[in-house]
Amino acid sequence: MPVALITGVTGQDGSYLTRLLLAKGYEVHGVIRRASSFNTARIEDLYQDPHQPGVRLFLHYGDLCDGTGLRRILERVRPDEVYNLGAQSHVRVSFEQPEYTADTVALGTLRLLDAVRDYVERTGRQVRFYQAGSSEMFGAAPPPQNERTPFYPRSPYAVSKVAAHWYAVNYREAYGLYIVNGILFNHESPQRGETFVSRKITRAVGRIVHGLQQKLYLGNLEARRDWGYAGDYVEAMWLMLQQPEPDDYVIATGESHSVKEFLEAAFGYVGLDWRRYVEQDPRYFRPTEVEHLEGDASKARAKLGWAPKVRFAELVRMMVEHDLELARREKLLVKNGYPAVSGGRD
Ligand code: NAP
Ligand code: F7E
Repeated sequence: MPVALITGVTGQDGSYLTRLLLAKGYEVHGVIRRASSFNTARIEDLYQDPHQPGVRLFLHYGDLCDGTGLRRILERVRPDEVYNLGAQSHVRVSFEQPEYTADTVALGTLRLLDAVRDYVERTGRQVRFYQAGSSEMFGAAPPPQNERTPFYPRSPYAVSKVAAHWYAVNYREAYGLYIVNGILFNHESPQRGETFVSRKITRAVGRIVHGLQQKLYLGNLEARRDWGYAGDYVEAMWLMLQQPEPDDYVIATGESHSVKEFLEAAFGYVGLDWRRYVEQDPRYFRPTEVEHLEGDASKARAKLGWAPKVRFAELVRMMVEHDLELARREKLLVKNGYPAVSGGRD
């Protein structure tokens, strides 16, 4: 049975990847951070009591800022594949916490790579390593962006991802390790964090329809993103690690939309005019913005046979429907005396 180790297992991509790998027959080990409240909601339905027979999902406390702990987990898990998805992944927050962002995203990757390097050298075992790179690394480089586009990062998050990318390339070349960089454009789902713009919008649509929210405060509405579906993108991660030689790949739909177009689609789906509900708040502007990301994934199409299945309209529909149901349940709770979720979060 192949064994996979995932950092960031509690995140959006971690939850989709865990599902995919379990379905493929893997034993999956995830790194979770100790928190004072549960942070495993996205994988709750997959988790089984480790005392039961036949369990294939195991969770280990660890942190990308703690290299010793990462080394201990590697020794215990003995993985065939490592997926490094853990990160402080919010671009605007990275302007407020640049040092912590660099610690998890850049140094965290280095710590894990270095642990894998020593582990492989000492045991002679093969380990394949996936590094979660981002289209944010292209930043201000004009679209369409592909593997040959020079990086021009525009945030501490993006700079840290560029560092992680080059650490990965260097460890591949210096030590002959099997390491791939996936350069993934924005991908969303009903499991997307609620402070990213897509989910912030679809959550608001659900709550507005059910009378739980009146306004939606956003920042820059002109920015364009190449939005795909997380379920499709984790398949690309897995495919990258099944190739005979390690390489780097852009994963994208090839189609971009503005935040305004996302609003049109999401509010339009429930027959509302977004202009009546949306107000701009400068706190959501970024000191340096990335205006236009649109990926060219022709290499992934040719070499991995990968293509996106879910397109923009379908993605928005899926997210809005999910969040209408969530808001319906939230309303029931409120009616029965539970406090409403505060709407003003980032
Ligand atoms: P996400 O939902 O924000 O999940 C991030 C994960 O990293 C969570 O499990 C989080 O744990 C964990 N984490 C945060 N800090 C950590 C630390 N110090 N040590 C260990 N784990 C830590 O992100 P995502 O959307 O799934 O993205 C997965 C990866 O792909 C990230 O590296 C992201 O930067 C990158 N990426 C994402 C996209 C996208 O559009 N989604 C595109 C390109 C690249 P908690 O649950 O405890 O917070
Ligand atoms: O912003 C604009 C914002 O935060 C998209 C991460 O997964 O994808 C993600 O980073 C756009 C930006 O995603 C709000 O200014 C307007 O132009 O949803 P986002 P992101 O910054 O593209 C990349 C690929 C990653 O790697 C990252 O980890 O939307 N925008 N108003 C807003 N954005 C947010 N969050 N909130 C607003 O109110």
